[in-house]
Amino acid sequence: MAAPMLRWVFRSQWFGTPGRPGVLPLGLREAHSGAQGLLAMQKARGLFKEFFPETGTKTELPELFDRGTAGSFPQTIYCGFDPTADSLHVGHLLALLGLFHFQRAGHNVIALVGGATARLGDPSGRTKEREALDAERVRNNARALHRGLQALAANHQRLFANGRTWGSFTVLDNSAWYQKRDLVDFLAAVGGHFRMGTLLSRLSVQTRLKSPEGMSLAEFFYQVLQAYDFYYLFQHYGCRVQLGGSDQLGNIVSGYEFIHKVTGEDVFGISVPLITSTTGAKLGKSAGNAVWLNQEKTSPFELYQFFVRQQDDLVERYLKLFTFLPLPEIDHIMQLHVKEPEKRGPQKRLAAEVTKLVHGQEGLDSAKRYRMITEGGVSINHRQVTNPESVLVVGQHILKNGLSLLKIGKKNFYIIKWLQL
Ligand code: YSA
Repeated sequence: MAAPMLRWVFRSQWFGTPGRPGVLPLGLREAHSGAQGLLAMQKARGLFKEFFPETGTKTELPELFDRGTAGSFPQTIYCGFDPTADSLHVGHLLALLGLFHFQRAGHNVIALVGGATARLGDPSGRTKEREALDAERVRNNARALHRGLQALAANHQRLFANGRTWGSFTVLDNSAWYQKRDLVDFLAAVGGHFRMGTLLSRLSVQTRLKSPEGMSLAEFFYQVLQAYDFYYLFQHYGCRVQLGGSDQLGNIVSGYEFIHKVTGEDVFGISVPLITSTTGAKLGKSAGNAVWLNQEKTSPFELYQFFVRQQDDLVERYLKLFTFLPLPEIDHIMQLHVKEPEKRGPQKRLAAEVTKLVHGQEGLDSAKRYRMITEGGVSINHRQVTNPESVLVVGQHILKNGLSLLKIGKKNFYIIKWLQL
């Protein structure tokens, strides 16, 4: 059977009119009502960018999520995260949000930590080879990522589930299945299904082969491992969909081809757009512009500030991508913004929603306190304090009688009596 065209597509008959959420039928607007609702809505929000393949041989992507089809519900969807650092970052968050949307619609999701793949280094979207990471460092990073993913999933559940039944959120590590594999056995069993011509044709490989540095065998082999992961999760967890940033296209297609060849079954890929900096570089560790989700690396205040600083031309897009706010509410926020742009309403709402999801209500409160101080909204004994890390000095911030007069904002005055100095 001829393989479907290796093109990422938008199928208008599945998903409604691209880029025109206003004309979607009412039923598709916000309800997570089955596949049409979920896929169309995320397409309209701009979160789901591309779908692959164009047509399945037995099943179509939307049918997978259709509650009406016997045995098709719930589905399992996965996305992989390589532990090349000890924290997730804002770019990863977008892929994670893609998983959360499936989980909310009742599907089971898997966040896969690439404890094995991180040792090789994904060449996708890179012009240079990654710095080699030793096993110990990758293990430590993998543990940190595992904790970060669990913490985010727990926040998401605590803040939004409201007693509703969602699908499961599972964190796995691909080192679990490679540790047990014998190299020769793996090459014989898996390697034979991959054609060199196809592997060499991938954009990620072509770009690197043409670079002065070239490409190592380890990096070249990366896509085979990611393809095998998809197969492994398909076999053991019934996972038929892999989600990833659009830089993951080639690796996802490799997985699709492998699974289809070996099992004859249909699997699918969904991509989310890449978040870039103002210079157009992908936001992440490699470009050195990562905004981390671990508060030891980027404080809740810095995360909040990153989103508050977004320009008007991006903020609506980010509200759709990074928050769960319904589209009509985002429209309303944007209409208010036109009347009072100086208030930066959309930016503040975006920053608050993301900070709360990542660091919980406590994190958001602390970010807001920091912001108030840095903006000059706090004074002690009639002196403005603009550095949140200021050390309080007896005789200046604390009077000799053990009292301080704290002013927050324009109208809130507090007298603090220090019991121990
Ligand atoms: C995937 C599947 C596997 O079976 C095994 C490993 C992987 C990991 C994958 N090859 C990878 O290297 N991903 S990553 O660690 O670089 O990023 C994790 C996810 O976040 C990817 O889907 C990536 O595309 C996405 N991402 C990273 N920076 C992003 C971004 N998405 C949007 N904007 C950004 N700036």
